[in-house]
Amino acid sequence: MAEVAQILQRYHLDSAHFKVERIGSGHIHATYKLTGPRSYVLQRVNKNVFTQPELIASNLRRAADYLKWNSPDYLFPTVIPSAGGKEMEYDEEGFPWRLFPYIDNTITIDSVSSADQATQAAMAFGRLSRLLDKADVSSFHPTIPRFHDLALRKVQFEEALTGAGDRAQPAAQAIESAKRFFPLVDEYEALIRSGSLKERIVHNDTKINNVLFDRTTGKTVAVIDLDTLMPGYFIYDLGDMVRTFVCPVSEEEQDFSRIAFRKEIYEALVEGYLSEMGPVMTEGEKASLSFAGRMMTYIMALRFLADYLRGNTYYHITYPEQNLVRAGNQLRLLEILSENLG
Ligand code: GN1
Ligand code: MG
Repeated sequence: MAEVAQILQRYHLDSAHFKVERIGSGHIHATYKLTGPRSYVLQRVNKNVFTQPELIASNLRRAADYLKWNSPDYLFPTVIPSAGGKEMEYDEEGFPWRLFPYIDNTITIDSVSSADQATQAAMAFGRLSRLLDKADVSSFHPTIPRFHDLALRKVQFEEALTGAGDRAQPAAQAIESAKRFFPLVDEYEALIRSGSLKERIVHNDTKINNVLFDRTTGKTVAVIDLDTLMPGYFIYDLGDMVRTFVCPVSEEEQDFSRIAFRKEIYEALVEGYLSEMGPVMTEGEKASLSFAGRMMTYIMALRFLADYLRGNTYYHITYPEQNLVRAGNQLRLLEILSENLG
């Protein structure tokens, strides 16, 4: 917490005036809520994952400028500059920090419990991409290169497997299962090569807990966690919603018999997403709707499994087998999605 106090000085804020608590269930950054006369969210960005954190700031500035001009009523959370006018402040270890206003009377939820929530959240993510539909994609930069490139993630999985040594043995079943889905990579590459997907600005992490809901009305207020707002394809956003909304349990669930496909949630989220994005989507994009969920569930299975095989260097874990469990969970979900959407 001493580092929180140090960083706050650069914003001319005194940590003694705030209750500081760590919040969020993210695997990558450290996020704190500062409760005081005015409340804030302070975040330490993981510089090992985001090796060029300035790109996060520049993408957000681009988007904010564009939206302010073209959609002035849209609430797009932006950082508070430090006293020195900077969008990020670096600590002694070289980690960048960012400060956001805390948006009052909002809540986040960790799982989708109704079709209406699915529709509303999908509309919120869809709206952001739609409002940026005509923005100049070339003025945004990848904050993590080839982040959701399934072909790259397959190669990284294979490299991790080659170097896994003893760690491959407990993962044998997951490895076999992951390999059975390799044809999805060919399908992905063919889809990208066909040019039928438009390159757009997408969020890339469309979990339900990245939507702020109004505590009183239950309506969506804003989407948050914009560190991967960058060029990509709509399947990344729609697919991550399918992955995280339709299943009644999360990627952390160890009892795989609880993994299931909730058809009404799937239909509600697709309907919500299309109600925003439909008018700007190409026919080719619309033809790829059912691929999205399988593709993103598979990419997450490969990423979790590769991290397990590498010795857990990327995702934060609280027990040794956690990434293997997450991978097994996502592979089971992928089987179920393939039965329902394949
Ligand atoms: C990471 O840290 P968090 O939870 O926002 C990851 C996402 C994964 C997610 C899986 C930059 O997001 O891609 O979907 O974990 N973000 C990064 O829970 O790798
Ligand atoms: Mg995230």
